[in-house]
Amino acid sequence: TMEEEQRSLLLSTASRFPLPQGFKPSYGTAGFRAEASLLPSTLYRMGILGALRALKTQSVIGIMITASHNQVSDNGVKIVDPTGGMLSQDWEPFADSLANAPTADCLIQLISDKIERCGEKKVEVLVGRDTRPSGPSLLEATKLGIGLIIGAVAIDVGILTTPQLHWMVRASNCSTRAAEFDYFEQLSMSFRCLMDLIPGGGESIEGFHKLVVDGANGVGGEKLLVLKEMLNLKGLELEVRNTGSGGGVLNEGVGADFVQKEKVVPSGFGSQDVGIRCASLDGDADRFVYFIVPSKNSDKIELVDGDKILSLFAIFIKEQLSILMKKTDGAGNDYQCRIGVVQTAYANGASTDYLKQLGLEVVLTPTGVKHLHEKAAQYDIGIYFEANGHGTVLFSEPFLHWLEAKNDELSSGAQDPEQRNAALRLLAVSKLINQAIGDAISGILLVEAILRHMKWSIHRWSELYHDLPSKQLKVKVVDRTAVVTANAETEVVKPPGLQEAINAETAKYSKGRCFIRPSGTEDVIRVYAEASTQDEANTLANSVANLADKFLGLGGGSKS
Ligand code: G16
Repeated sequence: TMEEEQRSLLLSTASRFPLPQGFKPSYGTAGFRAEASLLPSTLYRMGILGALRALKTQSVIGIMITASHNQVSDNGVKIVDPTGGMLSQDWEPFADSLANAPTADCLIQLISDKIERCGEKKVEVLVGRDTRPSGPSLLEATKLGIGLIIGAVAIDVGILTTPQLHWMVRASNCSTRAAEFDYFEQLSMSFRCLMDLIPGGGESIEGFHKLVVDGANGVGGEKLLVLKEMLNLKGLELEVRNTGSGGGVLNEGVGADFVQKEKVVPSGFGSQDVGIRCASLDGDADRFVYFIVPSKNSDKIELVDGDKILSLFAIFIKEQLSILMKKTDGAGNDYQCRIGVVQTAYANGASTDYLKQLGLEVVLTPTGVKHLHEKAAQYDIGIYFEANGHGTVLFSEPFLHWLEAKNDELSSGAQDPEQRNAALRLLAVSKLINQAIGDAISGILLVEAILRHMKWSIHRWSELYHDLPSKQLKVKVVDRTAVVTANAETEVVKPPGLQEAINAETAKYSKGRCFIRPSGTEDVIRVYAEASTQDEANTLANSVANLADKFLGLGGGSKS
């Protein structure tokens, strides 16, 4: 139970953070999100939760104050578990109860039921935030919440990208150096290692134009500029736009979510960029997509999305593995490395076909990195990506141990140097790509290194396969929780009759595929449709949006 001193502190501070009337926060795809003025009570309580989780696990926990791709007036919170991944799903109901506790007495009860005290050691809760103006006041609420729990201390780690905070939590718990500088150093060292291993050198490849990055007017652009200084990229020219310092608004007409959903040129980009390699980060830099501005006379882009990033990573890793595993002495390899690819229902059908043709095992999970990450961690090399650009590559501990040992063995013998290089490349990839969560900055560096290794332009990469035309829509409904889905969100089970209606509509289209699901970050139903032409995909998405509106709607079809 709580000690007397804690109770009275809670009673005196809780009244400063009342739960707004009618506000029912709900733990969604990636934590809580809402209009920022509603959130002080939620952040205060998530401070408490972070501290309780740190006590329970006797490890460092992270709290990230961000609403990622949502508009600037929103904010939210993501909670980072000791491994660096998202909060363990079995704590989500507790997070909901805590966030919705109506009175201070209820809060005390919930805390008393959960509190654990082990050892004298203080446990740390690292609190990071993105660049939103509401961040500092929500940080104060979070720190007060953490301070209520005896044995826990709040550490303000300042403005960071979400993946930087995840990385720090993971590194802290592995007892390795965990400052922001260490993150940048690990990325730049492993990137340079990959570049040095490019056959013939990677610096002066003809036709390798500059990379231009759209920072979504968020935290990622500035961080990328810091890294650029450290990297001393010689051959690679990197330009960052929409860093937020020029007065643009966070996520407004810019950023990975906008570019991927609207498939149009973000603000700050235009005819001067025709044909060159461009990339967009989202507001907290945990996702990224690439794109090409195809012509002067249109605002449309050619999108290179998370599925194609996944495909590029998979090709490279598979190639390095097969070099490494080739039989040189007739003995064969002594490790059966299981590679798995994880996608969601949003993955373009053409990408899934392509990955299967490469001989890869592909599985689907519901939306949300917490689901994809969990699945990917079951493989020796698990590559996961959402089409929206959120993903990473996970390496299992046993495989990494084997790889280190293999590398030692290869360095001592007079074997094929390419085999040794393959081991070194895989080790570098495991250090470059964030092992805690999807990370736009480390992901971009890996893309850049691989493109150079393959001597591929963005056009060559984009031509790996042709996306089926697709369309995404949002529909505002009375209560989005009325939609319940199954089979990795590909099927609606509630309300009754809706899935049958969707099936009947989809059957009218060649290569038609369509699903709907409630968003866990916005108050909308999302509709995704694919068909053999863009017009058909648009019509299918529209018809299904109308169905959603008919079954659940406000009437009048408020879709966008
Ligand atoms: C979050 C999650 C992603 C998810 C996205 C959209 O991204 O981390 O896994 O794809 O929300 O989720 P929903 O469709 O449920 O709104 P972010 O970048 O906003 O944190």
